[in-house]
Amino acid sequence: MQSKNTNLISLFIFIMAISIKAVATPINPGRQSFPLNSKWQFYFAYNFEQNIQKENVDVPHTWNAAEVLKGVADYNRTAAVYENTIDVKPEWKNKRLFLYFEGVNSVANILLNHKFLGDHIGGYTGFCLEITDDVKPGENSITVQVSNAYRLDVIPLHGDFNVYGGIHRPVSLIVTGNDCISPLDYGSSGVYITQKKVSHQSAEVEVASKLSIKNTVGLSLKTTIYDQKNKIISSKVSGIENADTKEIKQSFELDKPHLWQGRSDPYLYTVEISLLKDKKVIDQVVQPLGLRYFNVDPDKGFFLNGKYFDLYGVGRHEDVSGKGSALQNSDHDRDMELIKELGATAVRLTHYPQNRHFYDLCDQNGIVVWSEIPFVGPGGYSGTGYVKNGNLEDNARTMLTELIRQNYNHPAICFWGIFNELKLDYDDPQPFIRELNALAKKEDPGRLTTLASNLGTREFSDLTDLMGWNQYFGWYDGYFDEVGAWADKVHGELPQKSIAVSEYGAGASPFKHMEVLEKPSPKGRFHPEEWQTAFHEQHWAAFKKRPFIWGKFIWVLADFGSSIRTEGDKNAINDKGLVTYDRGIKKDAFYFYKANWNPEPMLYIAEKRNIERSRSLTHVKVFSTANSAKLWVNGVFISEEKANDLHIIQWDNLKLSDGINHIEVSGGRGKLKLIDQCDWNLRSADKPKPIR
Ligand code: GCB
Repeated sequence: MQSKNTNLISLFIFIMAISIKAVATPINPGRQSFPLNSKWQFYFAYNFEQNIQKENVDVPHTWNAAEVLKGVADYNRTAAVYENTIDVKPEWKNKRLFLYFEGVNSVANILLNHKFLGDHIGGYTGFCLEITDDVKPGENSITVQVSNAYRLDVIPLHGDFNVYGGIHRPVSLIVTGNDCISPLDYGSSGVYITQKKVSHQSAEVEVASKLSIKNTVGLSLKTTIYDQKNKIISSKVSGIENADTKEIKQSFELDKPHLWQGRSDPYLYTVEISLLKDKKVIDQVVQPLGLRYFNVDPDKGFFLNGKYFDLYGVGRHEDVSGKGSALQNSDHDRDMELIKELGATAVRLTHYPQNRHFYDLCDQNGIVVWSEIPFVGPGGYSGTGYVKNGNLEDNARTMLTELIRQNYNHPAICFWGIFNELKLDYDDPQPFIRELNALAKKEDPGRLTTLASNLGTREFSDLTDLMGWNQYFGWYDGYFDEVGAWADKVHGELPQKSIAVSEYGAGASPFKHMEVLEKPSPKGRFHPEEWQTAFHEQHWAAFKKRPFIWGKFIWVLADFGSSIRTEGDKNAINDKGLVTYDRGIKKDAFYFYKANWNPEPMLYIAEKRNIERSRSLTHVKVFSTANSAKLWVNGVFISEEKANDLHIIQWDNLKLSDGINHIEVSGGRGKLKLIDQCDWNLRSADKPKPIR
């Protein structure tokens, strides 16, 4: 019979066993990865009581998710503690153990069994710590002290977005043999696949693998490239003779490669790098390979694999209402579905390195990526300009290195962004930008560098390969129709520079409407949906005519949390999204782009949410991929009209009747009949209702 104590001990062992989520994800033979995402104990660091109530949380987690929805400007930027345990199994005696954190925002101290193990500064890049020599058999405690407090030496220093505190990305325990492909190189995979020379005829690829080895007897490194059907395309084995070998480079030549061609054909090979001992696999890393070449021409724009490739899409923040930045893969998948539904070809991952899973999605779906470090200036706000600070510069250098090394093998990435909206009125940031640019080129000569400026034509124009401007004509400044002239002026003044519009957008609430277009105040509460739509129609019309603009990035895919904002429907939200913060509503502008960018059949009546009408004379506007459509108002056929080159079909000077007006539009695309309808209520003819 078991004693009560034995029972308790068994229960304890059982709890400990499940606390490390005994199910390993076998990445490959020789290496195991255990997710460490559940059963964390969480408390704020200011809590010094002995018997504090700790909260059970799963990661990804942030302590700001609920609070920021209340619209507080000074959300909790403080320190907190996360605790967990790992059970070190007897069979791991001769293994090596690593903790991998995909992102802890912003500064983390990691303690093992209450002893300092290491730290990491910066919330948007992963990091890996070896714990082999510090663990004991059985239960070990892990403590992660996290702070998202504002620090003058940690980027971002500014930004129109929230810096959510917490272990906001997944954590895992990696177990390898004594000799392994190094997980310790700036949190990267340890493998760097360089596309040396790619054409439709052939591809020269170099695979550099970093090793962490102790005993070389019988060791070799085998790298195999598979096609999508799992057929071996090429394979090489290199012997490892010297224990000091830190890196092995292997070169491959592929004949007539199948190229990665964006949305239409995001073809991926797989590269499998295996460390062998006496021909048996003892460690393995698998990476994607999308073969492509690209260039940007100042007059003609972006070229992918030798062909013009129009780059347009959205900026994306990793932030969802009620979750902050603590997102699940399903949240990332949903954003990717939205991007695909729009028909975008590119995304700017603003303003920081994003979740691993999202880069994978971009590779798999053929979305070209601009990825950047959170070196963000005050932009239109009154924050300080750049203040030279050695620690801050170290932080930016490290983050850039981590961004590049961790994401080196993603074919989707073509551009590294060095900064967003720095100013020139404090210390001059330019020498440091030059240095960062050189660092990016040294780390990765195969990609192009860029930046996003909100200053004039010439400022910052000689710092990076390419350049982008954040432009808000018709929102913060001027009117929409100025954007074309602005682009022509910049192109004329900087004929050698390839220029992009790194952001353009206007705020909008799907619950606020106007019947007659009139520019709203950006800082006001009234952000009507119709203004945003008009903003985008006119911007896209201007961009379409100007292929020299190598990238066009809408600000922004979805509304996002920004504690500094007191405008629109709610405080603390930037409402320039094409969809709402919870991804629940697609605004009209979303459908405008969908009609222009996604060739699938669609027909959508714009302004349908503008139900309560006060003007009897109105228009019906439809976004559609159909060439023409027919309109009925209250069952009476009006006419069939043709789509213009912006995929807009419009009927003007229509007379609504008092009360409910049923609007129905139908159009054809081949055999498919597309229909949309809505009801508008004319309350009192020709007496404008107060719209604010
Ligand atoms: C910008 C910034 C971005 C802001 C945006 C805005 O230029 O780069 O972070 O959110 O403007 O909405 O004002």
